[in-house]
Amino acid sequence: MASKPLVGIVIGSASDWEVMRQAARQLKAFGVGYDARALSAHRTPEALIRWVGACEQRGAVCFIAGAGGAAHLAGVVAAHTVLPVLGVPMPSKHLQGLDSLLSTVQMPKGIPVATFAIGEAGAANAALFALAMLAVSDAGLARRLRAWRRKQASSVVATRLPG
Ligand code: RP5
Repeated sequence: MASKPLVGIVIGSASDWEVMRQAARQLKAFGVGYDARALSAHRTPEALIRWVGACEQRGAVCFIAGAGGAAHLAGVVAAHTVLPVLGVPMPSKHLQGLDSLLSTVQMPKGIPVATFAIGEAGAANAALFALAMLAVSDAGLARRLRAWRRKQASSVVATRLPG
């Protein structure tokens, strides 16, 4: 990644990457740098906390965290930083991500996690939300986001349904 990593992306397992790569792709499409890691709140807690601190020191402005099952990853990241944490519940084997959603969204008062939809839509939207936050102080990025929305709208309008 050429540009400075402004967004820290973390997943609970490399098996989550297929979903979370949607976030990475979205950031890349706008030329926003990120650092992506697989680190677990449960299996590698110390390494996770070290990485959060390192991202902050390198100038990250927010984190996107996605895990499945007993998904404490986003919450644990939020417990160790005051930067915004965007949580993406991963689809899970037994409960289709409902477990991940509830684990991510039901944070105790005082430690917020902005929680997105389960799966790929949530991953892409978390990145779009990160871009929207960056665009508050970056007029060029705001212009490109508006252009991206216009293009998306045109492609919806242009879609012909099969007869
Ligand atoms: C969670 O358990 C991970 O975030 C992943 O969604 C799920 C399965 O992990 P692996 O068994 O593939 O490592 O902690």
